[in-house]
Amino acid sequence: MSKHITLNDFILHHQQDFAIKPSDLVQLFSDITQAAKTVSIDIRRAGLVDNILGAQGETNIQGEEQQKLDVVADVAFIQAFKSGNQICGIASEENEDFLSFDHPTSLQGKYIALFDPLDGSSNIDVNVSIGTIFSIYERKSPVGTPATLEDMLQPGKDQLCAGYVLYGSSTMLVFTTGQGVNGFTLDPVSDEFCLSHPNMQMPVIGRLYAMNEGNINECEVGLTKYIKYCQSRENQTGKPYSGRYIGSLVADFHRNLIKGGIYIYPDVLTAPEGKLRLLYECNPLAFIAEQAGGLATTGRERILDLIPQKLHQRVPYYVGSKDMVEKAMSFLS
Ligand code: AHM
Ligand code: MG
Repeated sequence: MSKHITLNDFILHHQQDFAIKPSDLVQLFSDITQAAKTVSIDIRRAGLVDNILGAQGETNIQGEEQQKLDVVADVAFIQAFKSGNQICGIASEENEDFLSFDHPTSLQGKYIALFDPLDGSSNIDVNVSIGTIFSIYERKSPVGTPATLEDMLQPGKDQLCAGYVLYGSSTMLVFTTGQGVNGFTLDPVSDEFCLSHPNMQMPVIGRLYAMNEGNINECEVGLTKYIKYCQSRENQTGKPYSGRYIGSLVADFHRNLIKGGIYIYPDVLTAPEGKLRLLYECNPLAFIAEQAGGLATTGRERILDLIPQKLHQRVPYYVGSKDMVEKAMSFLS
């Protein structure tokens, strides 16, 4: 049996490819994988352990009900980044404001992290795949000082590294540092993330579309026409596409990355700016999509070019196979 390439081996063998200093990257991924393993264990034991399933009894800044696991995952990632000393501050879906880590060693950190600790909240209690999404930037503020809002509000095109952890039938880490996309599977025997999906490429076109079609009557006319086009024989493949919607962005994105497809969360009457958050949901997956040959837009503009105005900004989101996203855009007026 061939020896698997671990994440650390991979980073050390590809040092020249990274915008982040390799020793910093090793530490950052040590933080991320440490938290991911904790969350993965909690998810896999969720039905057996008290105080893990169900609602926390609070709503987050988005007005959404927090699940207990949302909070467990948020704490796990914050603790890991805090103790790793590379990160000087974070912003996450579960915290209204950004956090600056004020320990003297953290103040020396050169990077900030933005993350959604547990995406797909509505699937937590029903044993359906969920994920963590993260993004790393170089700080703008001087090293040695507290992190600032300006550090957090950087355009997606300035990301140094972005990735996700998918807690599915296996636990996977997929990331890019701007030199392609690679996927690692958590080996439960060795407890190591090992390279399983090298150089991932998103097919230029697929036959899957993912959208919450319960919203179809609340969308702009161009989008309803595009969905009809997906369902018709007139589309680019000559056969109706299959509808596949998990309702966990990471899982829907990951499937489309491998098989080809489009994921859409548009602006709708009930969510006039869209539902998904630019900084820690759309930007990281847009970086990965582009690095794998796909596209990510608001339906009109490239996601990675948007200048963020606020931490929890929402945007309409069209992401996936290049030809499919371009076709969807051509239907919007
Ligand atoms: P969350 O961060 O609160 O889980 O919200 C984001 C999720 C995405 O994972 C998913 O694609 C979408 O919301 C599902 O929303 P809806 O239930 O409106 O279809
Ligand atoms: Mg989310």
